[in-house]
Amino acid sequence: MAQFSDIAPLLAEQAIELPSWAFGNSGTRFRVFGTPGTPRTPQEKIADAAQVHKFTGLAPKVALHIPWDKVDDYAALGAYANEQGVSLGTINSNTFQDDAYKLGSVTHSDPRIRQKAIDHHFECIDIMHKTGSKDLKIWLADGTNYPGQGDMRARQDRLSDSLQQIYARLGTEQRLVLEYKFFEPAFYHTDVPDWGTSYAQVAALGERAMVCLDTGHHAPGTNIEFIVMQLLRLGKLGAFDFNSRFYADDDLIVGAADPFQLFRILFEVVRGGGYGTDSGVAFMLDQCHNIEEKIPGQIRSVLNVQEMTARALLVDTDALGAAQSAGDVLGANSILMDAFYTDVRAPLAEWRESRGLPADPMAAFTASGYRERISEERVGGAQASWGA
Ligand code: PSV
Ligand code: MN
Ligand code: MN
Repeated sequence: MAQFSDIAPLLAEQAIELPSWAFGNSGTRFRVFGTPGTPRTPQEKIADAAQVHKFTGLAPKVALHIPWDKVDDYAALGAYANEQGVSLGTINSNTFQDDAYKLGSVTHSDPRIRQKAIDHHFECIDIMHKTGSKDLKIWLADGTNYPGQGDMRARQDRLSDSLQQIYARLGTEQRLVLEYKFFEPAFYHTDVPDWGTSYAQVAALGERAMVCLDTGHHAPGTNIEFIVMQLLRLGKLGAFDFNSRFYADDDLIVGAADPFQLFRILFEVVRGGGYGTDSGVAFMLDQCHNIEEKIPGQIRSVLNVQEMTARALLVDTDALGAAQSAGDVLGANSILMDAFYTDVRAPLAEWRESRGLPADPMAAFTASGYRERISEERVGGAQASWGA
């Protein structure tokens, strides 16, 4: 197995983007629980996200969701983020909370509604120019609930046309990243249900159109690392939305439900050249913290990704390749498992200290008094929630 000292420089290349919405209140259809100190504005969400970066050194960017994070002056918002020690990242569009989109957005059969959805993406691209964002992330709730309700083929054609118009608006440095999800809120068919559909759509657009893989958006039992391998092989893995799930799109802390799956995914990322500053694969979290505290929840999440990345980097790939070629089934498997079972927490704590970061980011955040300060300061006004 590789030594920790061999992989230490590579760990410095890790950057995990945080979603602004992880800091707002969220919940299920049954209840949204509020917490003291929850941000009331996009600025307060950014300030909270900056705490995660301050204590871990892992999260230099914050993704925005439009219109949840709508402000008058995006340049000023970007400057505010920089003052906090982070910068603005991906812009996520939202075509799922407007009555007009009940039967679809960019796939809608009514040209006026389809245009409204396309125009929303144009607005997002304008914002990207002001924030310096590179990626436009599109997740669509489009789909139908009943067989016969819609013409699936025509909807796919309209999707393709809408995406072409949106793609044509991008600046030369900007990318379109299309996320897929197999169901919900549509329960019969979804217009972008799987990686194959997302791939077919983005491949038709061009080089700067990529697939986003959200780890919670697959049927139970899906071999997600196979999809990672295939998309990297095709040069079309643009981004991850990391989270974990027990049942459906649970949006729980990444690595909480199935750390081994996270390891397998990250091993394929490393294997396929998807890791590191120039890889073109954006690591992002897409999570909601319904009952746990949000800043610690995000700290735990980025540390989980870091721990599994370290373990994936530790795999002795030469020995693995030799065992695979020799047909040594159990030998190859045990080489992978050796790395998975390696506890990297102590060396990572030392590595953090060597870089001027706290050995224990969670304890350092608790000791900082930030939580108490925001609970006192942020009284009055509406708390930001997942949907506002
Ligand atoms: C809805 O499933 C969703 O969780 C998608 O994963 C998006 O990335 C996210 O909402 C934000 O739009
Ligand atoms: Mn997502
Ligand atoms: Mn989701």
